[in-house]
Amino acid sequence: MKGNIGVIGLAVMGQNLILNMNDKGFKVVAFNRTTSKVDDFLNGAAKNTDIIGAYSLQDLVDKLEKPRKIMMMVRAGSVVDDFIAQLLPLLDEGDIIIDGGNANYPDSTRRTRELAEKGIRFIGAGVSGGEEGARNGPSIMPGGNESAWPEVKEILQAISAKTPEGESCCNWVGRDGAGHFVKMVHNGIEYGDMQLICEAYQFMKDGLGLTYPQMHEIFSAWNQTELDSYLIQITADILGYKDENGEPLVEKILDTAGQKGTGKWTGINALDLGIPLTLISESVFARCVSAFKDQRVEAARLFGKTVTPIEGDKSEWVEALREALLASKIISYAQGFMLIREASETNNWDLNYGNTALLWREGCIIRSAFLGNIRDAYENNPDLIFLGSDAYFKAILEKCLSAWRKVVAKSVEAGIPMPCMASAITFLDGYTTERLPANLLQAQRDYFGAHTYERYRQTAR
Ligand code: NBP
Repeated sequence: MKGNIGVIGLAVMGQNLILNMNDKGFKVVAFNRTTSKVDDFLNGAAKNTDIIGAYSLQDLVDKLEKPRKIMMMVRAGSVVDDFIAQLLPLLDEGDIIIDGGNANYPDSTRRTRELAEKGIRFIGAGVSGGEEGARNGPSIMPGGNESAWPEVKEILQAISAKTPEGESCCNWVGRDGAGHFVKMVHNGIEYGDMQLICEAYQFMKDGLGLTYPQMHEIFSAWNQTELDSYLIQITADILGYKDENGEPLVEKILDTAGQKGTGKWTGINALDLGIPLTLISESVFARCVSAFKDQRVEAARLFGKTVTPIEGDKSEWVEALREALLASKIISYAQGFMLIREASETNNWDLNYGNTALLWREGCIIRSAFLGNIRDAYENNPDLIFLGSDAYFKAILEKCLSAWRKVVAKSVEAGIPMPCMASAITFLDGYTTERLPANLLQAQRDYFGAHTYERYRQTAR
């Protein structure tokens, strides 16, 4: 019996996806450039399964039913193009190549078009959820050649995460690189969510002087509120984790953040499309500032930087902080969906925004109860432009506004950096201001550059 699907790439993601497919009853053929890893896998994690090994690309192709479905889980970039080039002479018209790696979406657009000309159907599928998601149910965001979707839908939906209502967190996203675009924005939102949590942590630790056990309790309690999410839950776990000396491990971790580039790509796309994606962009810059460790140490000495302890009822401050975090998160998602909308319109992708929220509801790093509410907002109004104008989210923003202002103002006063929460409230203030000072800006532009200006006509109410 031939295999239903082939997977190239036996690192952590490939192995776990294959085991997941095998659990769901699909016959998988596994291949890896270093073929000794095929045997390692078959004799290790894949022992006593129905998984078949392949030792060359020809062997892989020969062992698959037609139309062949071959999923690549290899390092993103030129490695994907190299495998495509090697596979092309071996494939038949109508065969399907899926790239499940972290491709930059223009590459997926190019591959979809180039392969379509050669009669091969390409799908660029964003996969999120890391190792654990791949094994137990990731969020999968497929885009590309839509005629291939009915052929792979059953397998991809079977292995994907499911919502509490049993819906699959894998559905068709759109043409060309739309799947990888949505995955990129997911990663950008992940940057923002993580930075917001870090800002709350620093406010609690340096401003309020809370202990690790207290912060562990607070994040655990927050996870029972609208903030219920994977990232809040792991933060509670991390803050409660002690090392071999019984001390909080997180305190001993060097404060310089790494990045692989998807947050930066999201910011660059927002600039290209003219979308004010301020919160996610600030979160990328916050990682850049963190990486200047030596400079920061020197500047801290030079300026004699201290944080003024925050006075007042700590539990009141903690609740204000929770509200500031929640409101900022709404702005981050609102900006992210503005970017998705603009990309959809610019590229004629015809994306479904409620579907996008559904894909992220479970399985991925930003999974949260909150995404269920976003999905509802877009189901109620598919043309919703600003998520904050949906009744549910508007009510939260209005309720949280005063606490949010208090927290951001206090952080500035105390000297605690809060780039994301501050940029979020500034965005909302700008977005809800009828008359901005851009009249002066236009006059300045006209003064030095003869750019001309339009006359102001008050909007009729
Ligand atoms: P890696 O990104 O570490 O890639 C390992 C695979 O790429 C191996 O099969 C390796 O073969 C192959 N490879 C490399 Br590296 N260079 C190659 C080359 N020049 N020619 C042929 N094959 C080459 O694996 P991963 O961490 O499992 O991730 C797979 C994809 O999924 C990536 O695009 C990643 O960005 C994406 N992703 C990862 C995660 C995660 O949590 N790790 C989450 C979501 C998405 P070899 O064994 O012969 O060296």
